[in-house]
Amino acid sequence: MPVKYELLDDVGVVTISSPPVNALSHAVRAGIQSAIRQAQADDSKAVVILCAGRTFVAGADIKEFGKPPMDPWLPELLNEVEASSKPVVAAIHGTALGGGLELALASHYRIALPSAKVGLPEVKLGLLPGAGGTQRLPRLAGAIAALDLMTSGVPMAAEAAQTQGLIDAIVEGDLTDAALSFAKKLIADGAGPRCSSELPAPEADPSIFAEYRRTLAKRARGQIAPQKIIDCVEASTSLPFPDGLQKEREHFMELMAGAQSAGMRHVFFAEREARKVPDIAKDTPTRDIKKVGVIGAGTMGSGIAMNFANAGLDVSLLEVNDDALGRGLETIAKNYAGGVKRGKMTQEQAVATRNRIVGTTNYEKLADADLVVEAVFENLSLKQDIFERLDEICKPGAILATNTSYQDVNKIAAVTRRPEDVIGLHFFSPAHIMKLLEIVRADSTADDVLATCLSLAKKIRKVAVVAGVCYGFIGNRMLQHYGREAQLCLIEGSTPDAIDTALQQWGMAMGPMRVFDLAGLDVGYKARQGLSVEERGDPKAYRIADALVEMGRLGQKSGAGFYTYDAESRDYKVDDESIAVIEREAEVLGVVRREIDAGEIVDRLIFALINEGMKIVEEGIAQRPSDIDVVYIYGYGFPAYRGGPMHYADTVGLVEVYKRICGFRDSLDEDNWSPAPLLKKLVDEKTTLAEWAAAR
Ligand code: T1G
Repeated sequence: MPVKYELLDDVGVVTISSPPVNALSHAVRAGIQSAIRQAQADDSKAVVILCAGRTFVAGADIKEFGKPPMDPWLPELLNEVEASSKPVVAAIHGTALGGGLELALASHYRIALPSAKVGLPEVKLGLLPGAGGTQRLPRLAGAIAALDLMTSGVPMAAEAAQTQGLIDAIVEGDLTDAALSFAKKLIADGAGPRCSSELPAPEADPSIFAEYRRTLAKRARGQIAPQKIIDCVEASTSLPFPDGLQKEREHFMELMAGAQSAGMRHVFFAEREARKVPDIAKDTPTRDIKKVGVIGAGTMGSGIAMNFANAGLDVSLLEVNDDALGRGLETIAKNYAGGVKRGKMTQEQAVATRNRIVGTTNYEKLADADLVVEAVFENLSLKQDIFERLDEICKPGAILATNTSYQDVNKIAAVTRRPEDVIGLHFFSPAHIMKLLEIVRADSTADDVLATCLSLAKKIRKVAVVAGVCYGFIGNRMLQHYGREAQLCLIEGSTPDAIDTALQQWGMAMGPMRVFDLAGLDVGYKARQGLSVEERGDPKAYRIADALVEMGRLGQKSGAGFYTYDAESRDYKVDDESIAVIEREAEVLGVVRREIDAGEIVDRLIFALINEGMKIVEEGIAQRPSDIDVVYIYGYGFPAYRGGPMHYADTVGLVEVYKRICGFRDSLDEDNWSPAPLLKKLVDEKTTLAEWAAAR
């Protein structure tokens, strides 16, 4: 049974033990209810609720969502806990999250270990605290603290929670002993139940709710849950507790039934599923990684070095000369200074972390590295030269990784005598901030090398997705089709601003034209110079960008690209010059421009992602469709509340997706829009992508 109840002297002790995180599954809820009822009838004078394992209850059981709820429902159970005739103490360790914190708030007293954290992350699942949290928390901590905790979803440390009035005591040592002592003192003091629901409604200046709505409409653009949280907190300031609970329940059920929560819950599990590689045993031994070498101190190499230093590893950062190395170390210093300025770390932490990165221009310094990550310019022969050298210098068993965005990792591995130690670790710029890490499994990559890199990804707080070898792996290969359609929409009649506005209002963090300007239009230009005219493909898909580069408009870095940029604020605006270039290139290429509505723009760009994603799954480059969703949400600013491109395909319906793609094939371009065979197969079989993936 996941919940045990025992009477220790005059304290009833409820111990929840339901690995891995003591989630409030039906069995756990039933167990808590049985224990609380037993305590009402026995000789106990106080009750303690604590958890075995690594954490206090980390929330409702997300795996049960979407299924018919079973009694006892959590809100009702927590009301029963709060109605206990004997004082109930919640003893918290690990992370009391979501329904776990709500269980603690429904208890009459709360104690916690110093290392404990509490939070209400439901908003990250497209939900809101649905078991009284939106009503009890404001009564305990005030409306503003409640709004911050619930709309950010970010946990707070025990000490901060104590300051906010959520925790009564921070206790050291054994938590069970501390909880028993705390309960006995309540008994000795004659302290009875203390219900947060009976606290007065929090006072708040009504204007804060409008202010929060405005702020969140920008920060959480398109998301419904944050707005509903504001409604619930506003209700807590004016409605009696039961009415506020009712309002919370209505909003919760509406969100639970909605597409946004379905998408975000999909992402929650997809991110964890992506770490699993079916043909690699979970207990595959991993190599010990303590010393890391990074080759290249440019934007990527500097960021990559920081990731490892932040995780406590020693880093040798190698460049070809002192000037280049100096620039890299200066970038790193600036990044850490920015972190201190934003309150992400103290000055001491920044200095200690930064000092873990030691610059060098001497390859011999990499001889004892356990892992080396090459992060030089995207040129295959340059990378091969470096790997030949690493093969000579690095100790046996060192993992040799390339950060290449496109190149064939097999060809890099082939120049070494140890291809089994070679792997791709594709970071995303800015590497010290972007969460996504594409781990590229080459043909010869050893299982323990892959297992080591998957474990290392978690250590450096990256979201890892395993990719096979192809041009652009998962994300960038799909991005080429997305970018092509953006460029074609541009030359066929749209404008940078119209395209970006369409995609940003649909939910993308940044429109494609701004992304191109940010990355630099010269990157694609240089890559095309090495290709024949034939290899470059349809000039309509690149001539505008090339014309801008030839005018010196390289993007944000040169102050102008598709947009012009203010040097200081980086504010961007459309200017007539880029519009003139668009119109001129269209004329040169004989394109008769037309009005293209936002719906067509969005469908062309997003369905291009879906179609290529289907091919990537079919080829085995991605292990599963949900891995592609993780790539696009953590690497390309795809809205989590739409679940990722592949989940979105199921949301739209594959029949509709197929119909639109065939329409584009017939009206735009047969090659660009040939439907992926897997898409056609699933439409013929009348199955969804999720069902197909689950059946594999
Ligand atoms: N329900 C079901 N399974 C869960 C779970 C949950 N709440 N949390 C984690 N798991 C599984 C996870 O899928 C993985 O499984 C394993 O536990 C380890 O997780 C009514 C409605 C607690 C900080 O959102 O943030 O309460 O892959 O790899 O990195 O108001 O898990 O091993 O099979 O993430 O150490 C609110 C979600 C729910 C917390 C631990 N709570 N969890 O991180 O381990 S909604 C949350 C986390 C709610 C109420 C509302 C993290 C963690 P597997 P892990 P970790």
